[in-house]
Formats: sequence, C-alpha cells, structure tokens
Amino acid sequence: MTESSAVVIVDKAEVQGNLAGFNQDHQRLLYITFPDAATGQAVLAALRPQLATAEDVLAVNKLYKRMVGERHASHLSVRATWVNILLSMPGLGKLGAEGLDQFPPEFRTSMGSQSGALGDTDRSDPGQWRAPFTGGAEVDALVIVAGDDISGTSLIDARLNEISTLIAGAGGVVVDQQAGDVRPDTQRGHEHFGFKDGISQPTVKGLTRSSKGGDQVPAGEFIIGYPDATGAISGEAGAVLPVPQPGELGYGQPQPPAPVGLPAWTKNGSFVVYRRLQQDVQGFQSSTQSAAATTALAAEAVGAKLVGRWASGAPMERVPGMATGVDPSLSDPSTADPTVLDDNRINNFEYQQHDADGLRVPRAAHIRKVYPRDQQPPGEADAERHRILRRGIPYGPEVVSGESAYPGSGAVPETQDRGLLFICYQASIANGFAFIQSQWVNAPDFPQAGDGVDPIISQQHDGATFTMPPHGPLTLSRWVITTGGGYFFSPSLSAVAELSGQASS
Ligand code: N7H
Repeated sequence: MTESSAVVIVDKAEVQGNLAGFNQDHQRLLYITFPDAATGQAVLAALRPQLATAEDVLAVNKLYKRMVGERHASHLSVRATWVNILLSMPGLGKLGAEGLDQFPPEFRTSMGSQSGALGDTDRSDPGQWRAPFTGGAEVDALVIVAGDDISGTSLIDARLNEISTLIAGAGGVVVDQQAGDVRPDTQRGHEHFGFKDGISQPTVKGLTRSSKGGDQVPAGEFIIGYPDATGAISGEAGAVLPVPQPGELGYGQPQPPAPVGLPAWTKNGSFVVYRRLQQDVQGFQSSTQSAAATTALAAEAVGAKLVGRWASGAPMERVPGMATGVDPSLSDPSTADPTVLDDNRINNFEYQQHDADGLRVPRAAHIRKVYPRDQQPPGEADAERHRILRRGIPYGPEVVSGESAYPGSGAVPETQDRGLLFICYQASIANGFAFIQSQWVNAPDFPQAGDGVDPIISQQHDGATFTMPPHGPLTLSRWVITTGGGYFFSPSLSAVAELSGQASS
C-alpha cells in the first residue's frame, strides 16, 4: 500500500468537533475581538476546556444514532452542547502566532479584499455588509455554540450564557452574535428556498463514517498534516494545489506557485469560510413562476433544475433500482418511490455517461457547478481536489403571508432578513471555497461555453444567464446576497493551548 492509499487515522482528540459535524438544531455564532495579546490568550485559556473535539462529537452522534435512530428509544435523550473557536488572521496576529507569513495569501488578505474574484459586488459589496463586517472588516475570533432541543426546550441558552461570561471575564468583547436555527416542522432540514440541504458531503478518510454514499476523500483535503489526494502532506511546502489569483475569473487561468509550508502548530487545523448569505425567497419564487410560464415546466421543476435536486432532496438523475420509464428530471421520483431518499440511493449518481448535455441536471445547476462529479471537464480527478465540508445552518424568520417584496436596494428589514449561515472547512481556501466560487460558480463558460452561472449562489449582477437545456438561457436575478463573513482558522486543541500561552496537556 502506498502512503496515499493507506488510511491514515486522524487524531480525533486534536481536531475541533465541527469538522466532524455538530449536526444540531441551533447554533449561536459569537463575533469576538480582543484588545491585545494578553486578553486573547486569556480568552483562549478560558475556552480551551470547553472545546468539543471531533472525538466527542463522533461519540455522541454515534450514541444518538444507536439509541434514537436504530432503537427508537425516544424516552432517552442524548444531550450535548458543543463549543468551538475559530481565529482570523488579525486574531492570530494579536496572539503573536508564529509563521503567519507562511499562511496562504487569501487568508492573510481577507475575504472582503477578494470581493472582485468572489463576485461580491453591488448589493453583495463588502461596503454594504452588516456590522461588524462592514467594509470587509474582520473580527478576531468566531465562537460557535451548538445545541439541540430536548422536549421543546433549547439547550443552548444556558451554555451560551456560560461561554459569554467566560469570554467577558477574560477581557474579550462579544461585538455581536448571530443565531442560526433549523427551520420548523416539515421544513426541518430544508434551507429557506425550500430545498433539503446537507445531503451530499464527502466522507473524511480516517475520521468520519460514510453516510448517504459520500465519497471517501483523503483527510489532507480538509485537515492540515495529512495525506491529500496526491499523497502529499497538506500544509507542507508544495502540497497545496496551485490556486487562482484574486481578480482572475474563468476556468483554467494560469496559476501562481504553491506557497511555502505552514508552521508546525497548524497540524490538525483547518481553514474555515463563513458567509452570511441572505436569501430573497419571494424573488426566487416569482422568478421560478415566470420561468415556468415560458418553459411549460411547473415552477417546482424550474426550481429543481436551478438547484439540481427536487425540494425533497430527490435526485434528478437516475439512481440504481429506479423503474424503467421513470424520468426523475420530469417529476419528483420520491412521490412514487420514497426509497430514492434512502442513504444508499439519494446520492448515487454521476453526470458524464447519461447526462453529458445537462438535459436532466443543467450543467450550470447549483449542485453540478459546485461539485461536477465525473463530468468532463473538469474530470473526476480534478473535481475531487476541490471538496469542502459544509457545516451551515439557516437563520432568520419564516416568510409570512402578505409579506412585502424584498427591497431591490438598501437595508432589508429584520423581519425579512433570512438566509444561510454558510460555513465550510477545507485544507486550502484558495483550492476549496474560493476556487469553487470564482472558477466554477461565477464562470459563465464553465464547464462549457455558454452554460451560464450558478443560478443560486453566483454573485454576478442581476441579468446573468443560466442555460437550461432544452429550454435555452434564463435571465437571472440575484436571490442570494452576501451580507458578511470572513476567513478563519480552526486550530487543534494543542494549538489553542500553545496560542494561549499554556503548555499542551
Ligand atoms: Fe449549496 N440550495 O438550497 O439551493 N446546496 N447552497 N453551496 N452546495 C446544495 O447535497 C444552497 C453554497 C455546495 O455534492 C444543495 O446537501 C443555498 C455555497 C456543495 O452534489 C442545496 C445556498 C457553496 C454542495 C443547496 C448554498 C455551496 C451543495 C443540495 C446559499 C460553496 C454539494 C443538498 C444560500 C461555494 C453538491 C445537498 C454535491 C449542495 C443550496 C450555498 C456548495 C439544496 C440556498 C456558498 C459543494
């Protein structure tokens, strides 16, 4: 066995828990600043004993699955609230972290400064972002507190108070906080446009178990210090794939040289992207309705073509065991056969052999842009080098009947401010999120000339097009608006100890 094919076991007690997936109903994101190094160290020292590791999270999730999922022991409750901390470049700088000049350029220069490459323009321009991110400003740290409901009561509040008190006691400042919650009742697990989310996730070799048929991806694609898909150790000199430079849009641009290796303390860490993405639900619905009128498709089918799955999560491609004669791209196949939603079927499809032309899932549909699977171009080997672990959660109120249309410009009222707190983990932001967003999502000629932009998350101006064969191009509006966010690093437990000035234990 070569090193790249051997499964290297991830040090679960070192990696922070959200990398394995908190998977809980409520999250509170605390935006933190610390005035100086001593305060930052005190905040880390106070929070370190509170931090959940991947080992903790996997153990509780396994217990939950066994007791509630398999034994249906609903009289038993498996309770946990989780805390993780992420640090930005300014935060690491204040803490005096060593080797920051070895960090990749996109992390050193912030998300806001790359708005051109990411397409964060017009209403998504950093100048319009909400405090504390206005103008692309960065906070020093982001603390995630996550918890479930037990008997209708959220467990998160007590833990949130405890954590806020610890931070304040150490001299840290919680400048603001953001709530994220699963949607209610039948919309549980669905994002605000109504689509089931959290279905297709890569399995991290040596860390997470496969669920829903997610591909096994080497840990080094997500965590620093492990073999990546090429067998190189992530974070070591030359290991990170060449990346697009900010400002270069379009697939296949020339690449700058790979960065020098990351400092040793980054082992078992991961880079994190946080984007507060506001969703114009009524805008999305009225666009799918008008497109339905011109294409003779139902509005639900147009929405499904934009996303690449039905709202139920059912695939639009054929999956094993589907009756002959069923075309899953014309109507939701789970209505007649709910087992297409089973873990071993829902994600069991590719594109190249049976849907190269995008007649079922358009080539620019959201899920096909962000992960083209075996489609040529870019080809499976390349697609597998740009994987991310998504850990987002919806935020904001439900749409109420009679609600007025979203304002085309200016502030969106709090009562209509809803969307997705998009969070993803990867070993390289340039190779993960930033590549996907700038080289695939926003590129109208990826994978092929004229395919158009990702209709869901492309941050192109209103009026961009999306090709939906055989119906031709649709003209899009912007339904997802970036309202804040930043790049962070999720340090290992030992690194938190080291950065806090305490010896690792
Ligand atoms: Fe997406 N949506 O509701 O339309 N996403 N996403 N995403 N997304 C996915 O498989 C959505 C965003 C990915 O493996 C599903 O979990 C919305 C960003 C990736 O086949 C749905 C927003 C980025 C996948 C949505 C949003 C991605 C994925 C299908 C913003 C990265 C897996 C359910 C408001 C740049 C693709 C599922 C695969 C799936 C939606 C954001 C990436 C329904 C509304 C910013 C990699």
